[in-house]
Amino acid sequence: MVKCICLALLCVFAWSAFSRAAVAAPVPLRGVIEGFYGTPWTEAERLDILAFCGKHGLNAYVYAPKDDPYHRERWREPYPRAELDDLARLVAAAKANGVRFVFAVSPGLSVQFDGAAASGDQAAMLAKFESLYALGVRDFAIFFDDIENKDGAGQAAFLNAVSRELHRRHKDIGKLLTVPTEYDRSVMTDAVGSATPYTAAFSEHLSHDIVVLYTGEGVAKGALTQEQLDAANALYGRPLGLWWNYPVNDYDEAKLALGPVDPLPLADVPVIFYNPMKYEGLSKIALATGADLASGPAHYDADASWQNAIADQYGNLAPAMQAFADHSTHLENSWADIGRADAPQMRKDIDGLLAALDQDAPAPVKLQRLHTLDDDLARLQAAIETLQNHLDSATLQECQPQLMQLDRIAAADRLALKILRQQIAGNPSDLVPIEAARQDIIAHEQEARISDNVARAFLDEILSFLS
Ligand code: GDL
Repeated sequence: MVKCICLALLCVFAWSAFSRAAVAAPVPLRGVIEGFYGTPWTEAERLDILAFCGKHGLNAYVYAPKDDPYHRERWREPYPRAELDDLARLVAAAKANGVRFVFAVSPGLSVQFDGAAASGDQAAMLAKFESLYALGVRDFAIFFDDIENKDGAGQAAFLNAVSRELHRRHKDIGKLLTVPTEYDRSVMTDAVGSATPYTAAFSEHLSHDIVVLYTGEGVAKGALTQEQLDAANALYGRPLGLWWNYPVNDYDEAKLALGPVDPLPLADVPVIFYNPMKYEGLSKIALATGADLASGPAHYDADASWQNAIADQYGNLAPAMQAFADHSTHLENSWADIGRADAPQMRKDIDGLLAALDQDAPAPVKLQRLHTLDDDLARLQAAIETLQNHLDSATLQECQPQLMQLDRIAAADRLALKILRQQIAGNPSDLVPIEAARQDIIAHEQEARISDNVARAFLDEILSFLS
């Protein structure tokens, strides 16, 4: 009896130690996926990101640039010699940095699943993979995102066949990775939460030797809970990997994603790949935080990781860079909602001032809150000037439109505060110059947006109060 109790206790201790270790363990395959639309990274940028991955404990880089024709539109065609040579240099650099180079093809625009055409396409895929295997690639992926053809059973059969044959030929390759056509949970399920016909067919037919990636609750939705992840895993009957769409901004290029990756429940996630912006240099702030998260999910502190990343990457420009990046962490449109809220402290200071105005607080209270905000904005303008004078030219080029736009916004906000001060003192005010500044900001919003719900929103908020 005593023996039994001891054994049971031992098991409980062993299990809790094991689960703690499991929670703290790094995500086995973690890295960067070059999977965005638009101009692919240059060779220099890819070499830089491979070194970055090595330095930050990211052990994978996925080659999946949507705008490489041989990856998508013309996937059947072999790479010409020159392109293969380029890839060979990357594969070697990945190896030198301890990074697995995952080669991906997106055949979904034209791939065939029936009859002789299907065998021809399987052969074309295998030939493509063989040409990369010969360069040293040992990890492969086939993606079916962003296509019309939703033949789940056909896609699964194609993946199974290619995976089986590849593993028959080579014993030294990793599991095949894929992304389904319904790749976020909001479209995988119907109104009552059951799998759609596509997801049901794809998951049912797909071999368990193939790893499925998805993007979470939406294409780019930041908050992901363990329950939601479990529900997605249940649809597939296996632990899904994450293709995480931050800091990618190809759907909203005017706004930069310079914040930390949102905390994610990664304890049982086998794979996480972060999809970056086309701006390789600026992507590294978020990617460094993503590396921290994937290396130690249980200990991730998004804000501390973000500050460390900026300190590490920007040296004595770090305070200025942090002040700027603080206003560009959140991306949002009708379907995206990801990244920490922009400039939370300034938002509080704005709300404090607006509340004092709304409640018609005594003049000294209004003026004190006005000064707090004006100081925030003055510091921000000083940071912008520092960055414009001292950032290296490549980085400056990536963010100059947003720096200029934030400067316009801060200047217009400060002008509004000046007029507010006059109004509080009972003097007449002229709103024409602020309205002109606002129009100038609007004229640049196609190209650059920043601090949408904070410094930019304040301009509208204060104008509606003043007029
Ligand atoms: C997508 C695309 C991705 C793109 C991203 C953001 C996946 C699986 N596919 O839907 O290539 O960069 O959205 O626009 O995320």
